[in-house]
Amino acid sequence: MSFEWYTEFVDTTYVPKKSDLIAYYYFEPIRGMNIKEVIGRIASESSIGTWTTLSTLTKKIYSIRARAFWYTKNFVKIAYPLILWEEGSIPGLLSGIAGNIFGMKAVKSLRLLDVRFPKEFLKHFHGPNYGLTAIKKIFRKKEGPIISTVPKPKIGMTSEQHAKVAYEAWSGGVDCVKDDENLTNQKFNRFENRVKLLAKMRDKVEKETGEIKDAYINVTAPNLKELEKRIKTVYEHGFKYFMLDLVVSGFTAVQTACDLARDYDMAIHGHRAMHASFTRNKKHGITMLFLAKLARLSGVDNIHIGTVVGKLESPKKDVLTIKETITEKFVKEVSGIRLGQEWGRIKPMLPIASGGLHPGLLPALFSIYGTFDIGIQIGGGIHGHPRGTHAGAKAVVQAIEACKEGINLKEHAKEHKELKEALDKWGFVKPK
Ligand code: CAP
Ligand code: MG
Repeated sequence: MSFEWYTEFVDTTYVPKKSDLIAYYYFEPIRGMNIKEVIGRIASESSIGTWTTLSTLTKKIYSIRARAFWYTKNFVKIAYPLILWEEGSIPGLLSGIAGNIFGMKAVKSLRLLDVRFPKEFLKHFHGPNYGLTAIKKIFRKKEGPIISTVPKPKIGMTSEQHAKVAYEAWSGGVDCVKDDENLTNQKFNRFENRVKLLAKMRDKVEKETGEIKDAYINVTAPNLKELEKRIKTVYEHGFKYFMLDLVVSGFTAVQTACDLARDYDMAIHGHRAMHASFTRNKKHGITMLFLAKLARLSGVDNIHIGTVVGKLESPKKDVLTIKETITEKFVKEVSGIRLGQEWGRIKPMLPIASGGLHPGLLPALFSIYGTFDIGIQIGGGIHGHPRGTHAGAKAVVQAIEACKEGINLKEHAKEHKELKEALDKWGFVKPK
């Protein structure tokens, strides 16, 4: 008598219900294991099953099992009834569809490509407060890009030094000063002190320039109580945004932060540090596309999605697929890449291009993205300017002007000293 019932989780006659959540996986079986046995295991362990038949299984529980309803040699779609999960909980969802299955002996490789969230599931999430609408609603601009900069060196500056660099960047034309992902509340730059000094500088620059300035201050904290306290501090100092390291903080923190952002009417800049540990291997892990979808669902407003031309790995096809998925109301299925998704009332996000950017790369960046309605984040490419942060910020603004007016950067640089100095240093190099 067989003690296994994995293949009962494979049913190609099953027609998914509108309310089913569909997960799309790439998989490779270990040698000697057939496809049905492997996808059965994935559907079983991610829903109600385990390695053996059970005397506790009732008809009712059997009926809520996941079903692998479509598959090829390496791809499978699995349908899950929503009853399997607590409403409105991303950690709950992930512990099923992105849990034990990644470690099963029978599965050589497994990659969660995408998930189609049904309307019934979306209902329990709010999505971004601002997202793309921040361009108009927060910054009162007709068009992007929203320019941000991370003071560099990444960490080590005192709060005073940090605020001084922020002043130079803001006054040079940058919209937002951003904390680095690894700057939180270190001895040399305490969180509260940084927020206080930045708020003072922001008020000064806003007065001097008449422009709206904000900051993506990193509220990432060791526990939720402290996270909430930090968000409140940022709010009380009049900022509209805060930043959160989404992956290292985990989705309990992300959802908590999103709730608070709603209470305070704020927006969230989502940094994705650590994502590449599970998104980069094309055969195993979770895609950046799905991570970005989870961020949109929870209510994160901005998310880094890559530059193509910058210092971090981000293939053009991936960047554009993610951009479309997080900014459109509806996207179509693309075989082997993603499922279709209807977003309903969930707002579009503001896609952020960051990592190794400098003025010389901006024409290529905007042409890849095909729009100015994005956020561009430039750290080294501003603070590495030969004449410092202020000149570096001006060079970026001048490069954007040139892109918008369709003028060649070298041509524009003839009458724009800061841009010329930036091009003399970096030219059009794509950093590695
Ligand atoms: C960029 C950055 C960002 C990365 C993250 C950094 O600085 O602040 O963290 O862009 O990458 O520390 O590297 P530079 P991604 O502008 O000096 O490169 O957006 O791909 O997640
Ligand atoms: Mg960084």
